[in-house]
Amino acid sequence: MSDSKELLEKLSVCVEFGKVDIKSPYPPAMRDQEGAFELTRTALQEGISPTEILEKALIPAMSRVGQKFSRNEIFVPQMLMAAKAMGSSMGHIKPYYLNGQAKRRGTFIIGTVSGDLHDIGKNLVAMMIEGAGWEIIDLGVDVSVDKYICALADHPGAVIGLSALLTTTMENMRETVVAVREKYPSQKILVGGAPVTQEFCTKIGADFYSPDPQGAVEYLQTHA
Ligand code: B1M
Repeated sequence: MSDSKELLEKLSVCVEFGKVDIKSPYPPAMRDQEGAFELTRTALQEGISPTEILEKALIPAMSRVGQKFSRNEIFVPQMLMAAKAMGSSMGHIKPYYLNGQAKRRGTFIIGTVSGDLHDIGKNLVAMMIEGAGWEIIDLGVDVSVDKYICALADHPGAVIGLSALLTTTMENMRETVVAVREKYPSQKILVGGAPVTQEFCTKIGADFYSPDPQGAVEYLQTHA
């Protein structure tokens, strides 16, 4: 196996199992080994392109994480560790995207709807979609209709994702979808969150409902 292939495979394993950096004690089986932080730095120093790192190491790792989570083989804490490892790798790669040397698959705007402060699920979805090669514009929690509309004006062509965790804020999700559709009739809108269902998604006129991050990633890969 070539050195660069071996390096990218090692990096991919670090992200999948949440090995952030050499100091990180998690996972115990990888203690004192280099993590995503060091391996990404080495890969860039060796001339591997940011796109290759993303496509051959980070995206496959996050895809395995998403599939395992969907099959209930791993849970939120493991996903958060994978997110942290990916974040430490992305810290090295992001500057190349910001200065235009590398290209993203598209832009995804995400937020938790107005009145709702829950963000753990929304952050996981954002992280998985970022791991699939998309630029993320995270509007945070308690996001007003105006804020979504301003973000769409700033990022034409972006796909939008709404999360809601409260039965009471599902109504705000509906209002957001209606207002966005009024201004941008062909806007692609994804919805999710514990109380949201396929039936509700259809009723409010959103394009797609996913019960988990992986479904959202797969939808973006095939429809956007
Ligand atoms: Co709140 N809370 N909470 N809470 N909270 C729930 C949601 C609740 C079910 C608890 C309960 O009563 N059993 C209940 C809602 C009841 C209802 O509406 N029917 C509830 C309540 C009532 C409240 C308050 C009103 C409590 C109070 O103050 N009286 C209050 C509301 C505050 C507000 O938002 N205005 C409140 C506050 C909080 C905390 C701040 C303390 C904290 C949030 C911390 C944070 O997010 N930073 C909190 C928490 C942690 C929870 C529970 C325990 C866990 C939620 C969570 O993070 N789950 C929750 C009970 C529970 O679910 N067991 C509860 C893990 C997360 C990974 O799952 O967010 O569903 P989830 O995301 C999933 C999927 O849904 C999907 O992917 C994720 C991964 O699979 N997904 C998407 C999510 N968004 C998506 C978007 C997509 C696609 C998929 O496309 C765009």
